[in-house]
Amino acid sequence: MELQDIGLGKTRQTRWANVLSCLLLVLADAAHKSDLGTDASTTIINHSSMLIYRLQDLLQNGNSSDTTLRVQTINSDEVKVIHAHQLLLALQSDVFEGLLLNQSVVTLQEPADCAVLFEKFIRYLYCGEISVHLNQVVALHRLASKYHVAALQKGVSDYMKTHLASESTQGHVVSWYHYALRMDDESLQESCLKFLAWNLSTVISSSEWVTVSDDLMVSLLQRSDLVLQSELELFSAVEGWISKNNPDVPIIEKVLRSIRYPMISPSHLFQIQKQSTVLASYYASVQDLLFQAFQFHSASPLHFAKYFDVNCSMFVPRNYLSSSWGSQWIINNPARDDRSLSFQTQLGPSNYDTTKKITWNALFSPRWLPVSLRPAYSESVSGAAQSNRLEEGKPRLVVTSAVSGLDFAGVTFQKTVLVGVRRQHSKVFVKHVYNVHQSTDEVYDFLLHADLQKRTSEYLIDNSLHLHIIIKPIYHSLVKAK
Ligand SMILES: *[C@@H]1O[C@H](CO)[C@@H](O)[C@H](O)[C@H]1NC(C)=O
Ligand SMILES: *[C@@H]1O[C@H](CO)[C@@H](O)[C@H](O)[C@H]1NC(C)=O
Ligand SMILES: *[C@@H]1O[C@H](CO)[C@@H](O)[C@H](O)[C@H]1NC(C)=O
Ligand SMILES: *[C@@H]1O[C@H](CO)[C@@H](O)[C@H](O)[C@H]1NC(C)=O
Ligand SMILES: CC(=O)N[C@H]1CO[C@H](CO)[C@@H](O)[C@@H]1O
Repeated sequence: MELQDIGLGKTRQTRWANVLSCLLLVLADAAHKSDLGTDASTTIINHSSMLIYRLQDLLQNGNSSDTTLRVQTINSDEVKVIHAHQLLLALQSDVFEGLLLNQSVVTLQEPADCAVLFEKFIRYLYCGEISVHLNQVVALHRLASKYHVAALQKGVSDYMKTHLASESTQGHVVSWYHYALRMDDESLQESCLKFLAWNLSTVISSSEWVTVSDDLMVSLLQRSDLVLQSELELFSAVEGWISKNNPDVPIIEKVLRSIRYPMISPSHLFQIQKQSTVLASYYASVQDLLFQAFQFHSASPLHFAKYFDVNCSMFVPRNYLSSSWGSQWIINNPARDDRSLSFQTQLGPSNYDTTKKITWNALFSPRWLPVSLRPAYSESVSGAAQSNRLEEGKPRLVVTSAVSGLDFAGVTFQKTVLVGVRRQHSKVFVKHVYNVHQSTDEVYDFLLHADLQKRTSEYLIDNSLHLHIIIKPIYHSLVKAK
């Protein structure tokens, strides 16, 4: 060839070829661009949906098929035969590419729930579209993972995350969590855990509760963000779970030691100590905690903190819904104007403080603007501009104690705001949990993207905003008395 004639070696030759093909690409691209340009006579003929139908036909009729998939249901003699095309399977899945490298008939073993979906799954590989049902997602996800179809795997995973609150006969979040754990899908695990934590009262009273695995139970009980009526409710639920599941002794001990006994009133503590058969059997494992809880109830927090380390989870309240810890606040038509609420909570969970109450004031503004941005009345702003300004305002929630300078040695009050949203069948589901740092009264970034102006906002239930404000006394360690 000419290039060789002028003495170019093989590597230079390929380099030339590369440069040439790059040039050609650039030229083609430029031509394409000028083609579309601003020329009014240009149009796009778009038959992409027809192409998808063609591909679907190809699979359905098996025309010029070069590959046969024999899908065998495990533990059954059922075999489904699918005539397919190597090119299309390999395009979407490197697993199929490898399987079809040196053979045209492949036998695949699949569990029954996956085998049922196999044709649907292959159809997705041909036309990139699939319908997803709640009770099929795990099998579909398993297929997508097994054959490395990353886009489908992500699509199903996203579907699961947005359908945690969907209605299902037996509940599905616990089983999805266990599946996510097996698949090592951390983000799905976290979504499931959060859902279970924030909606624990419902889960406890469902048939799903007994299906919770040992590991999941241990993870749940470590969390301080569990939303439920009271610690007593949690104790009863855990007791029920232990009696039904009969886990190993170390698990029972670990679980019983994760109950925050100081958060249960002494009269209830005494009652469960007398009546609970589980507690009777494992009394020795929790005796020290029960004793400490009674001590906690019999002294002022300040006095108690001198002798015990209160900087541990045992003394941190969870998100209790019962009335001594806070108040529900349903704000009808929240976009209309500012609202306020007054409510009382206990000073603390210690029985020592049982008669002491604190009054709190909450103020909600739908469109709050910092002073610097507010339109001045003297300014001759047109009405429209002014209302534009108002639209820019953000929802704001401030919770303050009615007593100024609320200052009890050794205690600070953490405020937590739960925002509920409606899901199917009028059930309320906790969508957001805001924890307010103790040094401020304002809920930071409160409902920043909530669209409260719109009646269709997903944060509104029958045009009302459902809040629940919880006040959590947090005890601090003091210098220990020797
Ligand atoms: C072609 O049509 C399909 C729907 O039929 C659409 O999704 C796609 O974006 C269109 N492509 C272009 C380049 O307009
Ligand atoms: C596939 O085969 C069927 C019947 O053998 C035929 O009717 C159909 O036109 C074929 N389709 C294509 C896309 O070739
Ligand atoms: C295809 O190749 C793989 C390894 O490369 C081998 O394990 C398998 O038995 C081969 N299959 C056939 C049908 O030859
Ligand atoms: C409380 O414990 C945490 C870790 O367990 C530690 O980081 C923190 O400094 C402790 N606070 C006090 C006041 O001892
Ligand atoms: C879908 C679901 O389980 N929703 C529940 C979430 O939790 C609230 C209480 O926090 C229940 O009322 C809902 O039924």
